[in-house]
Amino acid sequence: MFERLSDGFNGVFRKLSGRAEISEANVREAMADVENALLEADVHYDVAKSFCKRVLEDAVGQEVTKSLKPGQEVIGIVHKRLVELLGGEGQPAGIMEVSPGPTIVMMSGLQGSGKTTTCGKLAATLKKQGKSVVLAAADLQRPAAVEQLQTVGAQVQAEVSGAGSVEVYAEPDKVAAYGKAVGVAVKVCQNALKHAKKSGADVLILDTAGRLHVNAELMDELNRVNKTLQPHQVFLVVDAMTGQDAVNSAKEFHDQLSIDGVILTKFDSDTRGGAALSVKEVTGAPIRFIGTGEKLDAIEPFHAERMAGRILGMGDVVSLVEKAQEEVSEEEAESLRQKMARGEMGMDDFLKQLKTLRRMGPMKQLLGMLPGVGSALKDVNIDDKELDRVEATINSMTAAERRKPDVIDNSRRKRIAAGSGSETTRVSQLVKQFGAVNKLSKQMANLGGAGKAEAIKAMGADGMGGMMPGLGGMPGFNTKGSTKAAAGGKRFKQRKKKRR
Ligand SMILES: Nc1nc2c(ncn2[C@@H]2O[C@H](COP(=O)(O)OP(=O)(O)OP(=O)(O)O)[C@@H](O)[C@H]2O)c(=O)[nH]1
Ligand SMILES: [Mg+2]
Repeated sequence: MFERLSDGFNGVFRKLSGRAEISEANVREAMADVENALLEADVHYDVAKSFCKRVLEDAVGQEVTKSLKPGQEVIGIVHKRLVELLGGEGQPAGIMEVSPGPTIVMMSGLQGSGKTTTCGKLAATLKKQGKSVVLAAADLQRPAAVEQLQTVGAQVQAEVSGAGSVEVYAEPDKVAAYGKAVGVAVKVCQNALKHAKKSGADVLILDTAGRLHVNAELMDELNRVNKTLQPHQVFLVVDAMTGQDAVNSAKEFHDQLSIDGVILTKFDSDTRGGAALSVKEVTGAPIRFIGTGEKLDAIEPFHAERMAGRILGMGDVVSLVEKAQEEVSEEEAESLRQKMARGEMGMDDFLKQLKTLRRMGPMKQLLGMLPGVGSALKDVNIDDKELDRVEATINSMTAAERRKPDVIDNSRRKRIAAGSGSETTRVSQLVKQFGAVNKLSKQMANLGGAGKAEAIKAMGADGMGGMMPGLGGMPGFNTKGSTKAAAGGKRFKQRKKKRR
């Protein structure tokens, strides 16, 4: 989402880094470029102006540290101010639960911003953590709204693993009364709370109605729910695609409801990111989560410092590790690490890794979290279908072949290729790359040196042991020279995006 903005920043930094000394005029010029980049990204005018002013003041007031290159110094200042703009360091991310429960969370937002979907995503996250959740169908505008939440709730309960449970509280018969009498939605919320208390739920999430625009009727209803239920947290769900409009309506919501945080959805879309950068400064309410897709697991707690890192092309390894931790247990990671250290990873282990990796999200999104990779990938279309092909190839191998791919001779290769609808050259390529990864991981493990050993150990302990080989040297998937096709097969298809 921040590709163009990252480009803008990178261009500015490149210019600065070539200089041995940086004058005030250089910084001023750089900040004019940054301001343009921000405005192009649809950042609110006042926000862009004041951001650049602050950076300029910091940079001019600062004596450039001797050990740092002047360009880096400016990057450091921009990073610090960007973190601040996005909400500051150490802000609590996610839901803050109260004890005794249930913690009441109220969703609010315009029509179609993603409230109902986000209810499901939050419920899924909580269920994974072993929490039980009640979702209240307080959007009574249409019967379909109630049904949508019921479907989402049932899907979470059925599909998301975790010790917790998710239940939907709904009174579909109240839909008819809605609009004829005030307070119908409030009543449903009150009943839902009673129900949540009785069933000992940890969290109650209220899915409220939306309107196309902020209007008195909507605000009156939300205010009533807010006053009566006294939610512990009121979230405003904002569609990142709607840019400045979103930011302006967020301000109105905040003035009325004094929201605790914003959930910015549709982060996966091709928007310019202005909303994300302006919303905290304009409304004063921090971003708490971002929605990154339509699926139930497409949600991330928002961390200002990590997001600033992503924007400036420094990557976000911490979030990547956290994603990995959700998917891989420590024991699994350790066992794989040991196998890899012996150069004995089998195709089955690899297939498992690949599946885990793919559960974490689209490849491009994951790779974008690695330092320096984000902007390099902007015009590259990483085809996740290639990975389907790799999976199909492995699936066509016998157990013995998977354990020891060395046994794959010409006739086996033909059989595997035919079985997976692939070509023999692709099969050999996969086997060859696979062998190379095994050899490399064994060498890495035997390299010695405390630093190396520690690094490898740390990788294993946090689940990355199973992840990094998959990212860096994954057979059949070449991430080096990302714009080029990998040897033996076109892994990346160039796709020039239309410039707006
Ligand atoms: N790509 C993408 N789509 C999303 C995201 N969040 C929600 N959506 C989609 O946005 C559309 C609207 O989502 P809903 O959850 O129904 O929105 P709502 O705020 O409940 O809408 P109303 O109840 O009509 O006010 C759906 O098609 C969702 O799949 C996201 O993070 N990324
Ligand atoms: Mg809804």
